[in-house]
Amino acid sequence: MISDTIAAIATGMTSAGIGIIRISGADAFAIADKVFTSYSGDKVCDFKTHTIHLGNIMKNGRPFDEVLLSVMRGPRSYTGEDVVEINAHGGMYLCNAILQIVLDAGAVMAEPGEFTKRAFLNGKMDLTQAEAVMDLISSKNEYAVKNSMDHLNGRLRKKIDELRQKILYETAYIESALDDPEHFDLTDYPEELDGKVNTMLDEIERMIQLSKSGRIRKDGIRTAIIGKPNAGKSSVLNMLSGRESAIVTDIPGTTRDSIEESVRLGELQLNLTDTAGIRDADDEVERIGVEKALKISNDADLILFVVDSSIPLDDNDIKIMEMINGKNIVVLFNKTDLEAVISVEDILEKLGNVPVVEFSKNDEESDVRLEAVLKELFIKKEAAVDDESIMTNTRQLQELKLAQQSLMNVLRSIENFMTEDFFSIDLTDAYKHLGFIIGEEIEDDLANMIFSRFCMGK
Ligand SMILES: Nc1nc2c(ncn2[C@@H]2O[C@H](COP(=O)(O)OP(=O)(O)OP(=O)(O)O)[C@@H](O)[C@H]2O)c(=O)[nH]1
Ligand SMILES: [Mg+2]
Repeated sequence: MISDTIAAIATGMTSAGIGIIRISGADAFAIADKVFTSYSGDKVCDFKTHTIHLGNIMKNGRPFDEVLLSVMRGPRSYTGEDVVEINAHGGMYLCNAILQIVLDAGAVMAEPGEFTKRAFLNGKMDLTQAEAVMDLISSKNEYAVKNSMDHLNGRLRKKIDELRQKILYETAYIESALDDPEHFDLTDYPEELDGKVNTMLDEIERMIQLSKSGRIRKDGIRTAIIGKPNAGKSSVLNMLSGRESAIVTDIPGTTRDSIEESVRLGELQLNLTDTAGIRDADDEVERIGVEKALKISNDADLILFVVDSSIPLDDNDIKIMEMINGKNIVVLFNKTDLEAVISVEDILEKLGNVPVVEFSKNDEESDVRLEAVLKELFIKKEAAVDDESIMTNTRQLQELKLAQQSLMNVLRSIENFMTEDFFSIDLTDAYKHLGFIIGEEIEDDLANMIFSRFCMGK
C-alpha cells in the first residue's frame, strides 16, 4: 500500500531560472500548509484544484523564498494522488534547502521514478506509457520523441490489448467446449486455430521487424568497419568523423583494439566501430583484436566492408567475404584516387548484389555517396512505417518474443494432434507475456527494477 507522501526536486540539478519541488501523497496539502504561507491568506488545503498561488516558503518563521505553488487534487494529477508543486527560484542550494524543509515537515524522499511508479500503480498509465515517459526524457532526436509520444498516447497498449483479446477469445472457447461438449464442436477447431495463430504470429513478427528499424532510427546504426589490414578502415573512420580518432600508418596491423565514434550522416546516426584488420595473426594482441572484430561484425546492423582497390584481392579478402556474406553489407571500394587493379564485379561475384560506394579519403564527395546509399537502405524502405507505433524498449521486446515462442508452441501442438488443453496452456502463456508488456500481473520486484532506472523527481 502507498502510504508515504513523497517529495523530490523535479528539475535539473543546475542553476536555472526556476526549480520545481514536487510533493505527492495523501498528506501533500497538509505538508504544504506547514511550509508555505500564501499572500491571499488562504490555506493550501482549501485551494481549488489546478490553481496556482503566490506566497513564501517559510523557514524558522521567516520567509525563505518567494514561490508559486500549484495544487492538483487526486485523482486528477500525474500520480493520481494529491500533488503540490513548488516553483521556486532555481539553483541547487535553494532547491535542496526547500526540499529539506518539506522533508522536515513530514514528506519522505522519493526514489528515482517513484512519481511515475505511483501513476502506474494508481492506474493512471500502463507500463508501456510509463516506459515511454522515460524514453521521452532521454530522447536524442525527433524520431525518438515522436515514437515515445505515440506510446505515451497508448497506441502500443492498444495493439497489445487487441492481440490479448484475440487470445482470450480462443482460451475461453476451448474452456467452454471442454466444459460443454454438447454445444461446442471442436472437430475442425485445430485447423481454425492454426489459421488464427498464424495471423497473430505474422503481426508479432512484423512488430519485431519494425522494432529493429525503430531502434536504428532512435539510437543509431551499429556500424562495423571491417576489412583486411591496410585496407584503409581507420582512414574511413577518421574521414567520416572529421577528426583523427584512429592511428593511420602504412604498417598492416596498426589498429588492434576497436575504436568507436558516433557520427551524423544527414538524418542518420552511425555508431561506427573501427576494428583490427582481419588476417591470420601470429601476434597475440593482434589475434585478440581480430576476434573482437569478428564479434563486432556479428552484432552490427551494418557492415562497411573496406576493400583496397589498388591491390589484388587476396585470401584475407576472400575469407572475410565468406564470413560476412548474407549480412547487411555496403562495400567501400576504397582508395579510388589510386589506379584500380580490381573491379567492382570481382567483389559482387562473391558477395551477390550488395551496394558499392567508391571511396577515397582524398575525395570529399565520398561521404555524400555513402550517405545516399545508406538513406536508400535505412530510410526510404522505412518511410511507409512512419505511421506505426514501434516498440523500441528491450524489456517489452523480450516479452513479445516470449509470447511469440508460446504461440509457436501452440502451432506445434496442433501439428502433433495434441488435445485442446495443450493449446490452452500455451495460449495462456502468450497472454501472460503480452500482459507483462503493458504491466499486467507484474511482480513488485520487476516494477521496482523498471522504475529505478528513471530519473529523480519523475
Ligand atoms: N591513396 C590512398 N591511401 C589511403 C587511403 N585510405 C588509406 N590509405 C593509406 O593506407 C594505409 C593504411 O590505412 P589505415 O587507415 O591505417 O588502414 P587500416 O585498414 O585501418 O589498417 P589496419 O589498422 O592496419 O588494419 C595508410 O598508409 C593510409 O594512408 C585512400 O583513400 N587513398
Ligand atoms: Mg586501422
